[in-house]
Parts: sequence; structure tokens; C-alpha cells
Amino acid sequence: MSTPNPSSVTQPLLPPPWEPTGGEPPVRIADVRAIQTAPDGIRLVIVKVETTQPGLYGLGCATFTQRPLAVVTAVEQYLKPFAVGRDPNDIEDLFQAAYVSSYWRSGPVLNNALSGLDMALWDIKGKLAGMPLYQLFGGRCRTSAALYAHASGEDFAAVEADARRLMGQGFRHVRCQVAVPGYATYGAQIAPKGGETGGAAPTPYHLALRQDPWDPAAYCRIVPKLFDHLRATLGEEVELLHDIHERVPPILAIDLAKRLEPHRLFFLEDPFAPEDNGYFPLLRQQTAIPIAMGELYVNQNDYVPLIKDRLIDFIRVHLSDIGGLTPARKLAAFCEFFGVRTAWHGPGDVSPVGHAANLHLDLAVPNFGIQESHFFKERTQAVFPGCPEIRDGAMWSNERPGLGIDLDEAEAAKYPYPDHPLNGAWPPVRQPDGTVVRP
Ligand code: GCO
Ligand code: MG
Repeated sequence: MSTPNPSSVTQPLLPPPWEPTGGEPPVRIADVRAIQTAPDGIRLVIVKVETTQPGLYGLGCATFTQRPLAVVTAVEQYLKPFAVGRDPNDIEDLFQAAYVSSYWRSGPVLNNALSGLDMALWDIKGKLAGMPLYQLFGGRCRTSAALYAHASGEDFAAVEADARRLMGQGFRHVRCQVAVPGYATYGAQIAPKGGETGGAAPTPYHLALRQDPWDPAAYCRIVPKLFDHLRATLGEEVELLHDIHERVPPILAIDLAKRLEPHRLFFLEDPFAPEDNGYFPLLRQQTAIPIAMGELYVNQNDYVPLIKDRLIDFIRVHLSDIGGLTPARKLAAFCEFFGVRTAWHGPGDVSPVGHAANLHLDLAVPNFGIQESHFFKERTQAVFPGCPEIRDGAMWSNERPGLGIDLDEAEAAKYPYPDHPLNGAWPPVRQPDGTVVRP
């Protein structure tokens, strides 16, 4: 008669997740691919995670439109060999292990690659569960996600007309940006001109670099007058937003925030560059204007101090730039405890897959604030069947399992990245004397 081996009681009940069990597990990751497509001319990167279960795959957004090729390399050369053979159910373990597998971690390239994998694993989990992701995240807190849309124009009347057009479509939140005559203004770009070629015909490189200069003081003079005009003409009910886009010296941003306070903005976005986070306590002492911040943040050390000290009102991170849904869910919960609401970044360089990820969080978190919208055109809708629907100033989910969105690879292949001498990188923004400034 044999006595039980005492060492057996110290054995784990289950093998660690990276070791195959004796029998075949139900499902394993079979492939991780980065798909490049630009149906509306914006360079998108989508990660497709395929599994050993026929027909079971997930999609994730890995779009870093200024450096897409670097993300593709990170996915194909590093994440793929890392993930193939693993159980796609182990999202948290895969995230943690992949995050530190480069030792030097974080940053937009690696985070976007990781997001592609992470969102795709959540998509797979939803499909395995037979539930839309918002259900896995705790269920709906609301019917749909209220959106803000972008109004812009060359002068105040044009911005007003554009805002009225959006209000007519049911938007109750409108971001308003006006061109500063003679300058390359963020969010209200007039056709670019300028650029020196020494008299020769402009090369594609020169065309890519053509930009008007930028003058922060001229911009700071015009924006309060824009909102004088908009409040006088549009009335009190519409919620107005504005994005400074980190383009002015910090003290000018504080002055601008104070001038805009009487216009009761829903939020003022990116008053400072991430490098100037230290200015937030000063801003907070000067004005109660609601602040939205964070699309450029890539590391928890960027945003945790601002949230815990209650220095911002809306967290605006770009989900794929912080690593995907796994970190974003934690961030949303952290924000809830400090009264900070979500306003996930949602321009055209978040793919429809990324917008679907935004939407599932928007529906499920109690501290949802607002969602930025982008109107994808027909070609993009054809590449991404199940693209979230925009109606009555809100984004609506379908009830399909997972993210609820698909990718038609044959359609996607019709739209390779447009030729560009800088492969999508931004040309510099310069002051009139040539000094490069933040974009
Ligand atoms: C926004 C953003 C974008 C970014 C763009 C960069 O608030 O929507 O500022 O317009 O500039 O996503 O690629
Ligand atoms: Mg912005």
C-alpha cells in the first residue's frame, strides 16, 4: 500500500497557463497578423488573432498613423512569436507578460502593438462567451454613448453654420475650432501653401512639408471672440468644446482658459503638452473650466498623478496608445474613484475596431462622460462590417458577440497606404521665424 507523496500537496492544482496540459486545451492562438489598410486615406493598422478553433478570431486596433510600419514590425516580429501557442483566454497574463517582455516598455509603438493583441483577445473572449463585450464588462449603464462632433470653419460665421448643421443632426455636444488667418491652425486647416523649393518644382517631399507658420498669440486672441460669437448666436443649451492641442506656451493656455470660463465649455482639451503636466495645479487654482486631457499619454505615470490630485475632469487617452482594453478598464475604474469622467480619444486615426472598443467601455462604465465621434465614409464601412452606428448624436452598439465588428480582408487589400515621402509622419509646425513648435 503506498502512502501519498507529501510533495504532491504543494503542486499547483492547475498547470501554469504557459504550459500545455496533458490533454489538448480547447483553443490556442494560431497566428497574429498586422493588417494595413487606408480606405479613407488614413493609415490604419488592425491586428487579427487567429485561433486553432476554426472560424474563431479576434480583431484589435493598433493604429499609430504617424508610425504604422513600426507597429507592424512590433506585432509581426515580437508579439506573434510571443503569443502563438498560448491560450487566448489568458488575457491578463498575456498582457502582463508581453508588456515586460521588451524590458524597456510602454511608448506608442509597443503599446499600439500590445493593444492590437489585447483587444483581439477580448473580442475572442466575447465570442467564446456569446456576449457583446459590454456585457462582459458588467452590462449596460446607458442605452448609447453620447457623442461630440467637430465643427470648424474659416471664420466665426462658418463655424456657427457648421455647428448648426451638426445640431440639426441631433448632436448636443459640438467641438468648435476656427482658422487663424495666415496660420496653420489645428482642427481648421485651410489648404496648405508655402514651402521653399528654391524655385524648382516642388518634390513630394517638399509638398509633404508645406505648412503655413503658427503664431500662438494670434490664436489666443481669436478663440475667446469665437466663443463670444457662438454663445450669442447658438444660445446656452448646446454644449461647446474646444481643443488647444498643446499648441501654446503654458501661461498663455492658463490665460485662455480664464477667458473661456464665462462661456461655460463642456471641456477645454489639452491646454498643455504632456511635458508640461506640472502646470495643472496652477491652472486649477485659476479657473473652474472643465479640463480634458490625455490623448498623448502612453504611460500610467503620465495620468495617475493628475487623477489622484483631481486636476482634470475628463480622461482622454487613446485606448491603443495605452495598450488596449485591459489597461483602459483599470484606468476607468481608477478615475471613477476620483470623480473623473471618460472621454476616450476617437478621431479618424482610431480605426472602427478601436471605436467599437471605445463604445463597449462607454456603455459599461458608470463614469462615462462623452465620446468623440468620427464619421467613417462608405469605403471604410465596407472594409469594417458592423462599424458602430451613429444616430441622434450618439453611438449605438449591435448585439453581436465580442466587439461586434469584422474586417473584410479582400476589401481592406484594395486600399494600400497612400504614397507619402515621410510614410505618414507629420511635417513640422513652425513659428514664423522657423522655430519648431509642438503640433
Ligand atoms: C482630437 C485629436 C486628433 C489628433 C490626431 C493625431 O482631439 O481628435 O487632437 O485630431 O490630432 O488624432 O493623429
Ligand atoms: Mg485632441
